[in-house]
Amino acid sequence: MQFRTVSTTPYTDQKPGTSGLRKRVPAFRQPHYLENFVQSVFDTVAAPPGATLVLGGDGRYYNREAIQVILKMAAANGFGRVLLGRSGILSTPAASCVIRKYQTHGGIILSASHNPGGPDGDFGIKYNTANGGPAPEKITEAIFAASRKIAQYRIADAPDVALDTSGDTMLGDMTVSVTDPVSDYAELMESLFDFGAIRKLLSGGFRIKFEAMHAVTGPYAREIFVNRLGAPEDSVMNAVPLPDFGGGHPDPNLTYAHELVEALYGSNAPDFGAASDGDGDRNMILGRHFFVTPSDSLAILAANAHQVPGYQQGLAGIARSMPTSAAADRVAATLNIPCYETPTGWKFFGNLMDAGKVTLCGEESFGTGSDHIREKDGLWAVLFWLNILAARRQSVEAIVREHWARFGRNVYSRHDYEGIPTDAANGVMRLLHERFAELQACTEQGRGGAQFGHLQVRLCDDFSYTDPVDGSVSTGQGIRILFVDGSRIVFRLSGTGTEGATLRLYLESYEPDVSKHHLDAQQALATLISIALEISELRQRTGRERPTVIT
Ligand code: VG1
Ligand code: CO
Repeated sequence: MQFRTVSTTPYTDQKPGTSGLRKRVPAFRQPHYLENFVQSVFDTVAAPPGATLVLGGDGRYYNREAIQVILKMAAANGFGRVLLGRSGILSTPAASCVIRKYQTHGGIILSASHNPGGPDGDFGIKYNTANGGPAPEKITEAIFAASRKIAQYRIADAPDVALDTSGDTMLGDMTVSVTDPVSDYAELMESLFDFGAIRKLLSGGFRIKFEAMHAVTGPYAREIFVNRLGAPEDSVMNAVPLPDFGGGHPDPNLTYAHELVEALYGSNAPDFGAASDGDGDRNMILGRHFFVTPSDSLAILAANAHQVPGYQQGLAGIARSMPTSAAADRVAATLNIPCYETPTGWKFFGNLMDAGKVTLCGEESFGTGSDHIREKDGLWAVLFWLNILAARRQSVEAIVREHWARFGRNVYSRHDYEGIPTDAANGVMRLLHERFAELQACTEQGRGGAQFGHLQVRLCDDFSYTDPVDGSVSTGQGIRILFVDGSRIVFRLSGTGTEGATLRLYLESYEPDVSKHHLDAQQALATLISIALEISELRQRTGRERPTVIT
């Protein structure tokens, strides 16, 4: 086997975002672009000779080509073994599971998650460390620094590896073990949930629909729901992963998962509906004619965890990302366990889970998970819900309404303004910064910040976080405008987009009064929405009359 050292020059734009490096496929196809980034990863993580690497992706366009390159580079960089999901497939949670189970050095996950795929769609690459979680910021920053001064990379001169048959092949001294991408993950799920009870629920006429969105969860959902839990074959929709996700946008929300939404809101609707995203780490939960906001979902899982075998021993704590609603905080207070507020992105939960400080984690962006792995986990959340439904024998809607009656309702919505000019988005954020003083200025009576109708500003800041485990500090994580009554408005720029900027506006208020719990969130949040638009000049500055996506 010949190893080659290839001279290269740096690209300046290989800075990982919220979740790895994401770019359009044509960007990844530029000469040496992928190789530069992969070598920067290998140089940064400095695996000992003979180490094992996990490799797989969500099956999107360019997945297979990238895998061939990475295998040859891994061999030339001294790895001893690569555990590769068959056909290059591994969902993000399954990759995390495999990294942990086989105690590997880490893994490379190829995915741009919920972003569309195809020749002009998005591609992405992410490194996960030995705990199975996304590399923390100090590593992603070191990878970026390495990419800025890279001069050469190492690659083997070898024929392509067969990706579609299980078994071992050699690439020089490195073994490539092609393995079933589903079985380790399915086994882990069986160890956490009461499959017997769920099977009984499903055989008793309780109907479910799972939307795989032509993305990676199809084979996992089939194995778990159909083969192991006995659900009818047609319970899983769009179950074959396609390189372009059937031309769709594999984002499990009310806008993009419309086929599922139509089924759940139609006549003769199933009792339960769920969807996952491109790489299988997100989840959307629906009841018959009912939508569960992800923030509520986290709170409800926490409040019902005692019904689920894997969590019966109790929760150490809960963590949620800053923009996620405080519904989980109320449950944590009742359970008398800590609740942590982290910046957006799963990489901030890893330290808390490794230190045993939290068991459940969640983000408003349809991400929920636990310390069973170190990624958010779409199918895990669906199974957690099914386990609760099997134990409680109530409808999804009844469970949510009972939860609100007990804890009050954190009314919540997120408005995304996608693909706006970067200058306009930065202008909005700058303006908000400039307004902090005025919004917080003491009134004549010296009683606090600016007044908008019955709402008074308590505090404005740009969220920063000090990791309680390693003391690392992350600043600039989103602008918060907090009101005296607990309502809040948050503005953040997305770190996963590949085109222009995406501005996210998060809105939350608290409603203890049960007689108002039936209100539509947009209606209930109307005042906050208009305050947010007024103080940010968002419409004037972006020329957008309304958001692209509302969740
Ligand atoms: C978004 C979400 C964030 C999530 C991230 C990765 O990031 O808001 O909560 O962790 O996507 O999810 P941003 O920076 O665009 O807001 V995934 O399923 O794309 O790995
Ligand atoms: Co994802």
